[in-house]
Amino acid sequence: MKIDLVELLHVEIPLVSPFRTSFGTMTSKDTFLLRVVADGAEGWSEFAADPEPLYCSEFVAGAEIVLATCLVPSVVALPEVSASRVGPAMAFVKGHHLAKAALETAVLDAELRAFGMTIGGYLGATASRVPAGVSVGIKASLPELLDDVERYLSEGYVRIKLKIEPGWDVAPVRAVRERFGYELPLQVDANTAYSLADAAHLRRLDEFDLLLIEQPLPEDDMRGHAVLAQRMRTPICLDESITSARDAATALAMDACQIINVKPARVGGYLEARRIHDVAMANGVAVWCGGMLETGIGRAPNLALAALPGFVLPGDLSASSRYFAEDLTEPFVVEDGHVRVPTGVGIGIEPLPDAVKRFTTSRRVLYS
Ligand code: OSB
Ligand code: MG
Repeated sequence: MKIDLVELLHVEIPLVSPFRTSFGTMTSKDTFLLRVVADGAEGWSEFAADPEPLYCSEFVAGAEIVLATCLVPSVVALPEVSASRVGPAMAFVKGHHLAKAALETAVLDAELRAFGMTIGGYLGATASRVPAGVSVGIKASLPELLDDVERYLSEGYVRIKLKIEPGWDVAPVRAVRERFGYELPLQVDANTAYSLADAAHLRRLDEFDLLLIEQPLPEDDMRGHAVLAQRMRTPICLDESITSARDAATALAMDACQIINVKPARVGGYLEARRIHDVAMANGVAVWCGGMLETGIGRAPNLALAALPGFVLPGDLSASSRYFAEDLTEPFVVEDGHVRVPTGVGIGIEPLPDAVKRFTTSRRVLYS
């Protein structure tokens, strides 16, 4: 393939309710889309991070610079472009996995459309629908949290994840267990908010039979997670710490986690996400698909990834209505506790031109 156009569209879409985590509060999805045209086929992707580097070191303005000045020029200069060549062409740039993932995914979408293939078929998906989990933010009060969880359960979500931080951990977990019982698949996500000195406190979560605790310690503390895993019965799941298949292999060799949250953006794209799935499966370790409050453009390929056979735990894959009153694609819905994997070619869905136009705040051509 030859790339004819790379365009970046800034979008700002209000969330239906503020989403609070240990690192901050989001009230809108404020990011950019990439649109690639290659050999007459169009490819789309969504940058997964936010305007500020709070979840990880990447952020919207920085990603735009590195795409414009380093990543796009090195990819369009390839004599023959294909998704599998995008990662190696960008490897000279340190880090910037989320920016790299956005470019690789848009190229992959265009390539798959040109070949009439689905991303699920390309990656090796085997399921046609995936169980829907939901990530519930930190609330001002326990009654507010219980109301939210009750509503999500009535909508059919089969797994609840509670965001936690020091001061909002044992009490909300206990409240949810007391109200909804021990059968409910329940897990927590700390987004790096604790230190190893909190081990005795975190061990109090063990009595609640959680599926896992996600990323309790800082992202660069692999050893700390290995020590914590010895001190807790609740399985440790890593999110922020796993940025590549090599990290996954290291974490498993060190017993730093028993479960991995695979976010394609965090690891540089769907090809590396597939490799993490393969490493985990070869080690008999469960993975699940994480989310970053994506619009339908980011969610569609995540659903296809979650349909691979190693994704044995429900992902953070919710209906469009959990995030937005209006999505950039036809809305995803939860039916019978599941979300259907889209069946269209490429990433599986088309952005709705009208919605994209209305939510776009500015556009910039990075290459033509
Ligand atoms: O740590 O998994 C996380 C959202 C934004 C950034 C980080 C995380 C999250 C979520 C929400 O937990 C997952 C989703 O429903 O998209
Ligand atoms: Mg997480």
